[in-house]
Amino acid sequence: MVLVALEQEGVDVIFGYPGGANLPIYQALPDHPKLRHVLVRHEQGGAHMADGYARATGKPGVVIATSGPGALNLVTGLATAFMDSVPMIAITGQVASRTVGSDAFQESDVIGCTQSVTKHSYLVTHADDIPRVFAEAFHIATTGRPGPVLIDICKDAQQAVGEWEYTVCSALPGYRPAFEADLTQVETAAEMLANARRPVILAGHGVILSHAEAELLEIAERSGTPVGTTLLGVGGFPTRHPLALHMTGFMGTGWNIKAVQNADLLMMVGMRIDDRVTAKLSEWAPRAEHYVHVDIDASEMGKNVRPHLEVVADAKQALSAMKAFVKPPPPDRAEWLNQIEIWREEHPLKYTKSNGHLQPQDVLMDMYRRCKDEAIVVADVGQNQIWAALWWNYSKPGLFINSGGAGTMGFALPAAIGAKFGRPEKDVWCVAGEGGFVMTAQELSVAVEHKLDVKIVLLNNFSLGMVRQFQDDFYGGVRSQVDLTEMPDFVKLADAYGLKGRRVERFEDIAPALDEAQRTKGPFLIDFQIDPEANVYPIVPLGKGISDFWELPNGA
Ligand SMILES: Cc1ncc(C[n+]2csc(CCOP(=O)(O)OP(=O)(O)O)c2C)c(N)n1
Repeated sequence: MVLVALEQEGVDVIFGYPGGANLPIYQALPDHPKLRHVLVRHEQGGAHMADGYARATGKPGVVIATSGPGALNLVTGLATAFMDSVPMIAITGQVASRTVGSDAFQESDVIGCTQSVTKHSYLVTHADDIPRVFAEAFHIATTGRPGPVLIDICKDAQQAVGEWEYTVCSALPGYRPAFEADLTQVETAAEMLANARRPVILAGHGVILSHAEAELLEIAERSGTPVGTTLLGVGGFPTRHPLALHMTGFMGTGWNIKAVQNADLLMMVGMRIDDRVTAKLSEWAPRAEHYVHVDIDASEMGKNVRPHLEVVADAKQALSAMKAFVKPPPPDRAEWLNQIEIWREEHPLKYTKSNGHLQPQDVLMDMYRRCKDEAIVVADVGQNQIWAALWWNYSKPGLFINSGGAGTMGFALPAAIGAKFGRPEKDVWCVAGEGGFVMTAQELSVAVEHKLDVKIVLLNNFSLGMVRQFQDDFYGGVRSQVDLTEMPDFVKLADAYGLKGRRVERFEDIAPALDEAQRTKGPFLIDFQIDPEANVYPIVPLGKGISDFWELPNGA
């Protein structure tokens, strides 16, 4: 019943790991050849694969684990998907219903442990409930603000014979996932844009999740409004567009920060306005007279910033409705756009060149020259993530995947594998620091087993770079427990897993190594040994207002 339900919902790939409490499901698997099961090497890897699959396809990712330790290994992956609003179905085996609460072998309170990191969860004790629960779970995971739903199924329910009747769920009592934007509100928002002297639009993950990029572009162009994005919104607005402010926030671009700090109107679409966007909240956007917040989740309204105008609706629906009311910019808009151009020139993205070390930006720019706007880039967490966000010109949505809300190290490799399963026709690059990479490196076996064309770019700086930078910049240079010189030889590690690898230490060797990676069928790893002192700039010192951002003093 579990597997037929997955087929009914159009699932084609499941990431999973068997054990005593989910064996009945695994026993039935060979009878369902349409469901491709990927045996992961650790359940956390399975959760991130399902997440990467979902982000790359827009369809819910599915992961299966056994009870107790298997299920608990999913927690970080669920939290990662939950914070980034990614649709996922996690199926866990549970001990038999009559033994629940008896400390049975491999029993744990999975619902209790995951409740705060799932959109919803079910404990199934009767087989008859399986069809209804699955239909509801898919509905909940994929509608409104998407998120992971967990289904914990007792072993006796898996073994029982039950009534089968499957109806795809399209509504649930008490669950109103989406609201139509109120037309007066969107008209007011459009008027506010037209009347503002210094408007800025900020776009978050919600724009990408709801496919609202075309509407956003049209509104920006027709109203002459500059647009910045959050980290998860990168790609929601073309980075090289004349109105693009690029990434906002704590590690955003200088001209974006200047624009936000001087804007008189901020319209924020599909985003949470969290502390990575605002830095010290009391000093954020001090000149803003009006905030407009468009989000599908009513509970986001006023959570961090109280908007003057709340539009609770799906971003695409709200922006489509708004389009009709958008007016051309007033004549003085040119002044604001000129000012932004001046800031763009005064605060360009800079990096250190020619100091004898390999620079991460040189690696990323060479990758971009090859991939243009077509490849999927899955970044890990840390400096590598911010470099990958800033030094690649994303012009389309859905090509930059990373863990923004949770910032989960170890995300990139399994998420890249999941993305490749979902979009086999796309080139998929995994960009990671060596610290995060070794957290889930065992999933290399999955890439090798399935001959997946995933290219792994390690930006190896021999330390937990982002933490090392924080210690250097904000903690008086006391480097504490960030040294990673004792690490495996990554080329030999690749060899041990059965894939090819190269080490690159010099600028001249970047291109030949990338050539080889692209020529080689299947996975390929390049250990780029980069400048161990390379830092991410701009950055806002911890606890400071966003206007206090630091830049690289003498970069090119
Ligand atoms: C699972 C997890 N543990 C700890 C952290 C805290 N953290 C954030 S960035 C970072 C350093 C990452 O180092 P590395 O993977 O080598 O990447 P780099 O910053 O050097 O690019 C750490 C420890 C985290 N984000 N996730």
